[in-house]
Amino acid sequence: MFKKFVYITLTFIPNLAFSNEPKDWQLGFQKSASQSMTDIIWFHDYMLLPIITAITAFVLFLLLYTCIRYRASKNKVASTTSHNTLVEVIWTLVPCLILIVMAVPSFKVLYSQDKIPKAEVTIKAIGYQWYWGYEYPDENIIFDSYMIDEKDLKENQPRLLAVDNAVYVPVNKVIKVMITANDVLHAWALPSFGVKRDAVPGRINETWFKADRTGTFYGQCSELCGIKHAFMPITVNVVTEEEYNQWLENAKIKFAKHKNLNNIKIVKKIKEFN
Ligand SMILES: [Cu+2]
Repeated sequence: MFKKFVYITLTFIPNLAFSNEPKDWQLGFQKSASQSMTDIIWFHDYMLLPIITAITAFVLFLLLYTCIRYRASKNKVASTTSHNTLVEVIWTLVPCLILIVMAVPSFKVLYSQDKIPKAEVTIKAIGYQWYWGYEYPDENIIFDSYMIDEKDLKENQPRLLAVDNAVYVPVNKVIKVMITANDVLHAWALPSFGVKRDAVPGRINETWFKADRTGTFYGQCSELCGIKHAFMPITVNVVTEEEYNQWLENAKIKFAKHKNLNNIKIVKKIKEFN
């Protein structure tokens, strides 16, 4: 019973559920792994939530007060007042001020995501119905990333989130992500990095992140793209520089771009021949 209580308490308190993936009964965001997400969480927890709570409580108080204070039995003759200049000025100006106050940190976060610092690693994510394809343009690497079926999951691999070929990126480096799609709209989204961008056919959107800790991070396609929209997850392994170089060495052989292209050409030739 106590264990259950601790579990429920922990999962209901945002940011205490230390995880890089969604958890059952989770409320709030996943734990941040980049400055951008830390800013978003701060903006939500210490700016939006207090303002929303205060406005809701104030409106509720006004409603209850008028219902009780001016109920028919206590207020036989109703007032005929219809205008009050001061009150009207206040209820126009105060919401304006609240919006301006909110806009400042909001734009700051937005522009920090928009301005891409000098990229140390560039990856290209291409949305397909229904999987993600990845390219490392500077490394000549290309591969597809499919969700692992439930029956084939290994231990520690979360259902509907783990993929066969994960993206690898080094920790504490600026990663630029170029995002596009091949058929319909998709969206490349990774909550822990505070990243979400639409993947639009015929157009390249750019975003970036700088992961501040190692680990395996999970995301999902976030634009309804068809019947298997829920089955094209994103897995990013953030590793140390050495581990990343090691992965690169293997990946350059396993996922070499030219080799793939040659294979396609050979298959085409064989098909033509037949
Ligand atoms: Cu999709």
